[in-house]
Amino acid sequence: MPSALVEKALQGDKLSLTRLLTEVEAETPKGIQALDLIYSHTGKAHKIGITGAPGSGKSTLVAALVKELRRLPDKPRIAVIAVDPTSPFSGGALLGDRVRMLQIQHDPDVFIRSMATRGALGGLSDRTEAFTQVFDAAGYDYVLIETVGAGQSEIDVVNLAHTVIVVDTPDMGDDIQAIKAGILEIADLLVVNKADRPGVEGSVRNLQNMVNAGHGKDLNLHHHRFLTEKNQEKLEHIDAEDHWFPPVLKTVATENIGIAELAEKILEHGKFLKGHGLWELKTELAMHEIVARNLRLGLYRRWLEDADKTKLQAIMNDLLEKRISPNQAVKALMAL
Ligand SMILES: Nc1nc2c(ncn2[C@@H]2O[C@H](COP(=O)(O)OP(=O)(O)OP(=O)(O)O)[C@@H](O)[C@H]2O)c(=O)[nH]1
Ligand SMILES: [Mg+2]
Repeated sequence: MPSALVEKALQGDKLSLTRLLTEVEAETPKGIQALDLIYSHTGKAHKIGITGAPGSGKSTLVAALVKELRRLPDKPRIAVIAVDPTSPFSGGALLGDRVRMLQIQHDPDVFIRSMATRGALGGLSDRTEAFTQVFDAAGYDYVLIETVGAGQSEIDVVNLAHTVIVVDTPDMGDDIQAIKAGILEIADLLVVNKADRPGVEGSVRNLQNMVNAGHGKDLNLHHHRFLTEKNQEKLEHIDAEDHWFPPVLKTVATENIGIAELAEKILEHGKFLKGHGLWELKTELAMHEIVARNLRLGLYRRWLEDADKTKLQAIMNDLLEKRISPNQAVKALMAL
């Protein structure tokens, strides 16, 4: 039986949506059931990840971008997930930043939700994915996901998003070229924000050189095991035409400079993905990722519940006393 809360949330009732997200975030039975109910309503939203160093202007850029996207002829509805406890979306902002955030917060067709990075049962990426599905099902056309570019969260957002925007600034210095090369692999669009600061042309040139040198994005080709036949074939026939070269853009998020161009490139990238069968492929890769992760977790939990604890302990003792190797221990454990 469909839950009243889910129904109201899907009809656009913001209060119900807020309550539903809280249930989903806490992974309550109601929240988990809700995800089952909404899944068939998902699949339309354009998911956009925004990542970059702390303070690079991600939240400011997101606020400006939301306003820009809202001006499109079809007046899209937009959700923002800020995976970041220090985000101006959730507090700690300067007065000017606060005002900017508040402007979009008062738009009835914009929904902003922050997510604490600690203290939940499931992984961060699981909850971000779950939130994205809720917004997608509730009819939000764009879901913007802001994550700090520090380690795992930015990698997770890549598996989730159709379009990944990496935000750089002129004052980052060139001593972190290697890090940048790594981050370039996940970028569909590169933005040098704070273009009002000195050194912007150098930063743009650097990024452009790195893109030209082939540090560009590649699909995760090692994830193809679960794919349907159709997409297996697509993966095997990805050619030069299917390759998107990440453009390097300049923005001043605080002054709305370069934001229209950024919005345009986002739409262009979405069209590119759809036109080359890559939208579908990405969705399938993301689903594979989710299923594999949860399957791994579920199988492990079930195995642990069923395992003979005395034998398990004995095998671990053998391992620690060097009678067997880790590989041999795993084999023995799997045979329990
Ligand atoms: N000069 C200048 N300042 C900017 C620009 N964009 C953002 N800022 C300022 O940079 C500071 C950080 O901006 P945020 O949007 O909070 O950056 P963030 O990347 O979201 O920061 P975290 O979420 O803490 O990682 C704020 O004081 C902004 O006003 C810009 O284009 N030019
Ligand atoms: Mg922020």
